[in-house]
Amino acid sequence: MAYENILLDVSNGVATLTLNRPDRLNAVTMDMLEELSAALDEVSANEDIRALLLTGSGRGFCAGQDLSDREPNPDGTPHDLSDNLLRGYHPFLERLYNLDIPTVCAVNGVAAGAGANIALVCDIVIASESAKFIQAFAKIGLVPDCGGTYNLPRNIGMARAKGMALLAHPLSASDAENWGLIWKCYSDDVFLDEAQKLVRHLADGPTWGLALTKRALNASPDNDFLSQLALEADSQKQAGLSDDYIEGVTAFMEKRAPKFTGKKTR
Ligand code: LHQ
Repeated sequence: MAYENILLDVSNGVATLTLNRPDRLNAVTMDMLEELSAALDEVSANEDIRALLLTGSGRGFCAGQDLSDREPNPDGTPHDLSDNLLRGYHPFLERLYNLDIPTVCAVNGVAAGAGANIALVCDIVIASESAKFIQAFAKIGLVPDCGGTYNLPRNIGMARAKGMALLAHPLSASDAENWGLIWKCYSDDVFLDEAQKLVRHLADGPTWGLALTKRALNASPDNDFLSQLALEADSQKQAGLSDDYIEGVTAFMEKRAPKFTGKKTR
């Protein structure tokens, strides 16, 4: 598929997916969502890809839903906004959440509305110090979507989640780091380098073990302790069957850096 609203670059085991409508701060349209889902299908089908970097072009990461993307209905009836979510956002977010490789979101600038919550679906979120996170929904009478009501209270606690959602105030990248909303905030001059280093490190990792790790952590908030122990045992059994486990232990004993292949089994 040819992409008009995003860029997909694959090189050296890393897929870089860039939201590419910089003059609209990468606001999301239905066309963009279709392209994002197709791009993630390409990524999942390519076994050589071992990490994904999601970012935005220009000065913003993503201003959320493109508010001009909905033509009025010819008969004047209001739009059913759940349709955008069910047909456009959710298929993309489900693919992103379930991807069996580590995903890094590099929030290069403002992340508002759906844009902020798309970022939070990635495994590791980093931001440049000039970025900010805005749950902009309340400003236009809407409800946080794209997993915001799921991820915000889990990441930062209910008090802060409610503050962000009900007030729609911008949160700076450094506060986002201090609150535990994101992994790290970097100064603008080193941000891109740090994003590249991080995704390179993950792409050179034990991909299957990392996939099992993210699956277990994703399952954790909804499991009780004993179910989670059972899941860990099963995950460890699977990880223990991989070449990368043998390589990891061998490299440790030989006092050298491991060379992981990322393959599932021996
Ligand atoms: C935009 C947008 C935008 C279009 C900036 N749309 N053009 C899901 C499913 C279904 C339906 C509804 O919603 C959802 C989920 C959502 O995401 S709802 C929340 C939608 N997003 C927003 O409400 C955020 C709107 N944008 C803003 O508040 C500001 O633009 C922010 C704070 C993001 C950035 O402010 P500035 O840095 O001052 O930039 P700007 O406002 O000047 O924007 C630059 C341009 O981008 C500008 O166009 P122009 O032609 O004047 O240069 C904006 O109109 C355009 N733009 N966001 N969401």
